[in-house]
Amino acid sequence: MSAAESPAMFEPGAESMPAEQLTGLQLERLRALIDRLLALGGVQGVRLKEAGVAAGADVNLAVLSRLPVTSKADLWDAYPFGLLAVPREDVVAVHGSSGTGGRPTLVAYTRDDIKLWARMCARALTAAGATPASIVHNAYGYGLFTGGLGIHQGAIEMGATVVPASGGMTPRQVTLIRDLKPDILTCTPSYAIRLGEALAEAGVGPGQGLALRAGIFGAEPWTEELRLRLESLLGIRALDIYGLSEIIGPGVAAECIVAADGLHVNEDHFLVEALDVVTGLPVPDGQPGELTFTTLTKQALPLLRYRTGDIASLRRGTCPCGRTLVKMSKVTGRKDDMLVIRGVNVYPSEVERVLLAHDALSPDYLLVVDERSAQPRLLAVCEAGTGWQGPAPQVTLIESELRGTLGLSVAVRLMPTGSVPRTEVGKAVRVARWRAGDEPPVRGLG
Ligand code: DLL
Repeated sequence: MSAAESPAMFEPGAESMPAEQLTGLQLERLRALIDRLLALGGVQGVRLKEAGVAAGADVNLAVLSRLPVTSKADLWDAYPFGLLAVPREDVVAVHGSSGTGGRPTLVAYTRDDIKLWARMCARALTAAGATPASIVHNAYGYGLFTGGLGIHQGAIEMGATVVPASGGMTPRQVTLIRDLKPDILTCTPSYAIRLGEALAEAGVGPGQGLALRAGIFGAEPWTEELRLRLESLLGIRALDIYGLSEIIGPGVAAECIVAADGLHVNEDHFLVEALDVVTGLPVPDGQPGELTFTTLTKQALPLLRYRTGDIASLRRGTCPCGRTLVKMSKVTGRKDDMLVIRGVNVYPSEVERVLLAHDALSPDYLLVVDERSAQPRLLAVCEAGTGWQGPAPQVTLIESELRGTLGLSVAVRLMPTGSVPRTEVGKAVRVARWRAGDEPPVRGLG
């Protein structure tokens, strides 16, 4: 698609703002945020004072990296409403995340926060080519999770028709997609695979009545290899959307259909940094670091330099779509998702990239950390692709590619189709631990 045919922007004034004007706006908003935090006198205000900041006017963007940070632990310590920056009566909604293995994280929104969130999701939908004439099949879960209601409000904000399918009940989703002919699909990438396979089984595929043009997939890490799988399975452009409850939910950053090579961060509202995980100092653009966000305009739960644990790199410049907003790369993993196997650091996405480059393998896989003996080892439990007609997957070749890429031996176990547990609702689980005395995490894994 050329720039001339680029879809509109939802908020062109903000999304294509010249860099200098944008930094001016960010500074003005950052100073106002700091004044607010100092006046509130909560933990963030106290830390600012300890860092020698007495007023917003004391800071500029160049000293951002010297300001105090916040983390998930601050939200947990203050659970449920300790970090609230507005009277409780001004909160119109709460959302949250069950977390990947910890306590739930609860976040609060004022009416204006909800409006902001809807606009951020409307930006993401518009960047994917959605228009007020679009039908958006929204299969993110509705509930405390921010995916369903966030996208829902964004679709309404931009005037599209939203189908609130939520997660699960796949046969009903197939019927809705067949009958309503949505052009936009929104769900997790793993559920998009599940839906695509179910649609194909029902004889509804690309060129067989499927009208989908783009998918907006996020809430879990996924690779370029999975993008190719999704694009051919569903006949769409598969685009990434990123966000986290603490910052607002989906809509912190999203890819455009023009370039589809990184996610535009809505940095007029969410100031982003990439930090070295160990030193906490900013890494140069292009290098992976921990995404750290400052909410510049949020009311109920403003956060200064929130360290997300998500690893990605940043890239500046004007995109062919015309947006000037900084781009983040796909998230390669979370700092706490990194597996350490016999001293070798492995991110699950590195394994996914090798596995899914093999068309003979299904996109469903599970990494099992076999801890039954003193020397843990990594197993990649895979299946042959459903409907795959070509030669069987070459297990020894895949193992040698994994060894070459990771510097670690990974045993590839090919299991019958349907063995790897699928996630219909919520986030895909890609890693399981197998401890002595446990049942195997996948039935039949000996
Ligand atoms: O997952 C918000 C969301 C909903 C984003 C729908 C996109 C689409 P939480 O449940 O709070 O919020 O989980 C946030 O999920 O810190 C990342 O680790 C991960 N995550 C979210 N989007 C992506 C993505 C929502 N596109 C946590 N790629 C984040 C990789 C993602 N990881």
